[in-house]
Amino acid sequence: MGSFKSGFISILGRPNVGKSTLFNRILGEKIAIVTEKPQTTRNRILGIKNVEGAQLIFLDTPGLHEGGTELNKRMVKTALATGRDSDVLLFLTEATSPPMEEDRQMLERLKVSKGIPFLVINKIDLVKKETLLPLMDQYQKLFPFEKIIPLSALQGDGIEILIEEIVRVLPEASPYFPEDMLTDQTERFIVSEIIREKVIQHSYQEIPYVTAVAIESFKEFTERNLVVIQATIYVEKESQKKILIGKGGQKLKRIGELSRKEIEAFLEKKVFLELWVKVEKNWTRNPKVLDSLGYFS
Ligand SMILES: Nc1nc2c(ncn2[C@@H]2O[C@H](COP(=O)(O)OP(=O)(O)OP(=O)(O)O)[C@@H](O)[C@H]2O)c(=O)[nH]1
Ligand SMILES: [Mg+2]
Repeated sequence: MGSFKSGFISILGRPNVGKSTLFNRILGEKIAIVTEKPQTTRNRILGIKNVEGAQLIFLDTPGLHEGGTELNKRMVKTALATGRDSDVLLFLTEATSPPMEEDRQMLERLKVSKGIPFLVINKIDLVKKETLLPLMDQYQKLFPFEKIIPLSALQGDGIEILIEEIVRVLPEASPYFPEDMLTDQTERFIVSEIIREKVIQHSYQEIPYVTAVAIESFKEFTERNLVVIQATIYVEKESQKKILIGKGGQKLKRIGELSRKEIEAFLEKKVFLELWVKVEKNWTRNPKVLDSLGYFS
């Protein structure tokens, strides 16, 4: 028997390639929110996976992109900093497209990382097998990847192999976290993210990118198995607030219902959820507001 292995594995890549889907799939629980729109994840999210003889600590990150606002810059900075400090770096791409200019640029910036680089080609359920070899070849020329692993985060194919290959290269170390711990994210944070997910899924154009959610109060009534939550949804303009509330408040009501159901399942408690929409002009460009919403640089 070898000694115990443990280490940090960051998941990086362009927006929308499936980083959070892979993260949730590995953990077997929905910790990170997932939507069909890019730039969903905004924070570094930690999740712990225990296997025989090893503890793998995964870090989901915001998508690597070029964006003009302070929020965009903080998201990319968070991702790159996470990548620099990890033991293994999973660079995620999609099987549906060749390497893009953004991949090239970000890989260049990741060269300083001390982590062992793996290329993970996701969404193989969408392509024919014979397209994979030429794609692998293109990436191999781009960056000295230690391993290339094709998989489908959505369907779960290839996940076991990925875990085995990670364990193989992890450093020998004692576990960093207790065995029964799954994540370092607070319930409040996950609840705010569930609400943000529902907003993104039910809105269009710029609204997903200008929405933030703050939990104003979170009161537990243990004897009644009840939680009362008040949350504010921030947007940047009056017009966006109007759209989000909808005719006669219908849209906000729907977002509230869907959020409440998922929060109830997550907390395993009955939930009363009260949502407010507020305008905070240009908050995505305002360092002070970003700090207060927990989007640190
Ligand atoms: N067909 C298919 N779709 C996938 C797969 N993995 C993820 N997706 C879809 O891709 C979209 C984006 O998934 P996310 O997990 O949110 O992507 P992400 O990389 O975390 O995106 P950001 O947080 O915006 O950077 C969602 O619609 C997922 O359902 C896959 O293996 N196959
Ligand atoms: Mg994500």
